[in-house]
Amino acid sequence: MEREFIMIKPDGVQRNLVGEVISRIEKVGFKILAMKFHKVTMDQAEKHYAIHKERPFYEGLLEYITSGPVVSMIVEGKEAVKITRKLVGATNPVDAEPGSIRGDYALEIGRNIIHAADTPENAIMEYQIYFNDNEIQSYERIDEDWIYE
Ligand code: IDP
Ligand code: MG
Repeated sequence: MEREFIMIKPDGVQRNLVGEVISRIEKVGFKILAMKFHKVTMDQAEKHYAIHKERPFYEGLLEYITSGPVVSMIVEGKEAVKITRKLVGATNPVDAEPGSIRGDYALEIGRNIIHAADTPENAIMEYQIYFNDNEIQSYERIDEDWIYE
């Protein structure tokens, strides 16, 4: 099993896409281990996006991600990172396939609705910015025998 860190960005919250996005994550079979409705602080944003520090869009990205409440979650499942990234779609909605979240609900790269970590290692690093260990739940879902053979 693998863990993935996902965040519905401020535009996703403002555009009433919280339920839609969570529904897609749930329905594919991922187990929600943690979830939080909160505002990203500038300190958290700088840690989260440190890798993009030198990019021209960095300042705008920090402003965007801290501009309003977000929904952050940790989900678990087989190939969680790879499958979530497919559900999310390409970074630029212009390139995101129809059926993906960005392909269905976004038009611009700087307003692309959702974040998902790109590797299992980054997922752990990222969710540690937003969650304490005691906020991560451990439980069995009753449909697990029907999701995994
Ligand atoms: P990802 O979110 O698909 O992993 P990254 O390349 O890691 O894409 O970029 C992180 C975030 O930075 C993107 O989701 C998007 O919000 C923002 N971003 C990336 N490139 C641009 C750009 O060229 N203009 C504006 N924002 C950008
Ligand atoms: Mg990324």
